[in-house]
Amino acid sequence: MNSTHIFGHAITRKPGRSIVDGLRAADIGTPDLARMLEAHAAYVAALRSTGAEVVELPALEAYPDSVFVEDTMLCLPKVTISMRPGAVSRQGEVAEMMPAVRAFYGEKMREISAPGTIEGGDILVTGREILVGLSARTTRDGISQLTDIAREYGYSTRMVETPDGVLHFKTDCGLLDADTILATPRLAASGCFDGYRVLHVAPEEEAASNCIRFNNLVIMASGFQRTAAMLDAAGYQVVEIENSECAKLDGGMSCLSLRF
Ligand code: CIR
Repeated sequence: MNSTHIFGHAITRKPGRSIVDGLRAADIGTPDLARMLEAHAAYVAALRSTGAEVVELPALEAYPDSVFVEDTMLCLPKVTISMRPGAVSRQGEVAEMMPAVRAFYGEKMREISAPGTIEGGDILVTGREILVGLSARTTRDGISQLTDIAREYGYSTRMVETPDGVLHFKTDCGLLDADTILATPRLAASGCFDGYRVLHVAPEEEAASNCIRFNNLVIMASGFQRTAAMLDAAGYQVVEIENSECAKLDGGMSCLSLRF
């Protein structure tokens, strides 16, 4: 898996009016749809600027959190695995995503079934392995099913812990290249990235860690100047995207796309 950040395609979904009803751990304000749409358009433009084809799906009002498409599928080079979100209100998003993914993967589609649950936000695919965080949304059964399916396609999977009170494993980390991970010190301290090159986000910039590497770009939330400067100095081409509205729903850069 050396092409962990080389992508020809992405799938996104526009946020809808129902975004105001999206799940959140704490109420820090109502997301503003117009601002979110503007940021979403900038995000899609950044993906497209790398030469990738981006399919933008229409808003799904029945599913307030459906803009966070990452949680519905794991797209690997050889196969796509549909997730089974631990948030019951989100489970219907998976069937809505299937046709768009099938258009690329055809029959190379597998699925996680009940009672296991797993969300894409808990999965970090590195150049060596698939790391999956056990969390309030992702169960041992979900991880075990994923491990079995992934093994058939030659991938090894390792279960790790998503810290208590953190929504997803990738809330606290992002892949910068096959062997390099941007992480919060609290997550890296668990030892889950031992053997990797780890860059820490700056103090008080924990929310910067949920970045994505997409082709030549590192796409990160704006407002974290010290972390952005550190990445720039390390040689990464950083693009910053406004994330104030998604942050109200515990969302960040990785959740807004499926990348393959
Ligand atoms: C949720 O709680 O499911 C959404 N409000 C946020 C999902 C963020 N997804 C992600 O980080 N992969």
